[in-house]
Amino acid sequence: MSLSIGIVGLPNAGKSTIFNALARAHRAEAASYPFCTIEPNKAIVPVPDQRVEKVAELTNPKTVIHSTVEFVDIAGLVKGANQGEGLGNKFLSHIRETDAILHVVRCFTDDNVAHVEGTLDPTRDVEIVETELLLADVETAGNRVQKLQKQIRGDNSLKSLVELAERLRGHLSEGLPAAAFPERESEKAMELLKEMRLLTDKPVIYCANTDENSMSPDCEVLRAVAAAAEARNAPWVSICAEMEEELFELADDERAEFLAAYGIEENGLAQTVRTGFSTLGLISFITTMSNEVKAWTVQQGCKAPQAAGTIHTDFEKGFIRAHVTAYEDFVANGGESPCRAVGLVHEEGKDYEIRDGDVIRFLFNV
Ligand SMILES: Nc1nc2c(ncn2[C@@H]2O[C@H](COP(=O)(O)OP(=O)(O)OP(=O)(O)O)[C@@H](O)[C@H]2O)c(=O)[nH]1
Ligand SMILES: [Mg+2]
Repeated sequence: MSLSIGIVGLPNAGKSTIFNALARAHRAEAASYPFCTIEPNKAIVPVPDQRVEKVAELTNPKTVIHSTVEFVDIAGLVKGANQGEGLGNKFLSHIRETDAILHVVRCFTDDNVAHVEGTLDPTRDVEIVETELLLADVETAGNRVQKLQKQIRGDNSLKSLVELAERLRGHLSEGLPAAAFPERESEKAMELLKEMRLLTDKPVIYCANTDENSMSPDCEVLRAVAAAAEARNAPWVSICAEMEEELFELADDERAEFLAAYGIEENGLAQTVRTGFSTLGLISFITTMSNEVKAWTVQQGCKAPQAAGTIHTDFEKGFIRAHVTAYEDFVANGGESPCRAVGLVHEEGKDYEIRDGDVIRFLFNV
């Protein structure tokens, strides 16, 4: 599995600038007029994980392959987008398939870059965008109800499903996100929600796009983003997108030095991916097969056979056991052979739950 994150926000919030900074490539065109992004931009970026590098140093493989994360950058949403204002909301379909949303909130001041609402106000901006996401979901749910009502004419067994979809639509129409739908734990609701891929059902990471004046944690606009995130029980990150994007001209060590000078410990990509992983309960394990060190992403709680299955379905079907070395042991002892010599390579069966960073060799029958 690979993590995918859709970027939303008002026009000129700096979404494409952040996307570029995240993608480390100037693929999305960022510009100072609203609605610069029309077609969605997609970037597939390696997940920053120093553990993979460390394991590679000790095993000297031919290739090193990180897990990936996909970012999708779409056009900005304005108030009334659901009624066709601005560019409308049809491009939201491009982020239905993503696992999480990165909600970019403008925290920078620049008279040359118009703010669609005229002033800097994260609290208001967040509400505008969320309302549009919610209204898009109301429409999706409405369409689903209509479709089911047509189907029910020939199939009475769908009655309870129609009623469920109607209750979901009612819930959304009251201004409540799908994630707070009281019935969401029921099997039927889970199925319906999974199929509908509602935007307000996705975990959100709030992202303050700051400048030199708004980076400080006690800056009012940044505090407003933090408060919005906290009120929604969601995580937030702060990215100085324009600065980070400009830093790509610099060599890696110079860039690190520059970020440190501004008190930025972790770049935007690392922050976002780390937050995305923890929000979605994702972990990584590492394999060192066939001259290749490779990282894989799985859900916390994943058992060894399912982890093997992310590599190849045959690995899951024919799973015998896994040779597992904890990452810390692997590094502290200098690789698998020294670990084996001191009994730190554990043989694990089908009930073994993968731990973050595990270095694993699967044994299987095909
Ligand atoms: N001063 C300053 N300008 C920024 C910053 N981030 C983005 N910008 C500028 O703001 C303008 C708009 O940025 P974009 O990244 O295109 O904005 P967007 O959210 O993608 O806008 P749409 O695609 O129209 O929805 C560009 O000229 C950027 O250079 C920032 O942190 N500081
Ligand atoms: Mg854009």
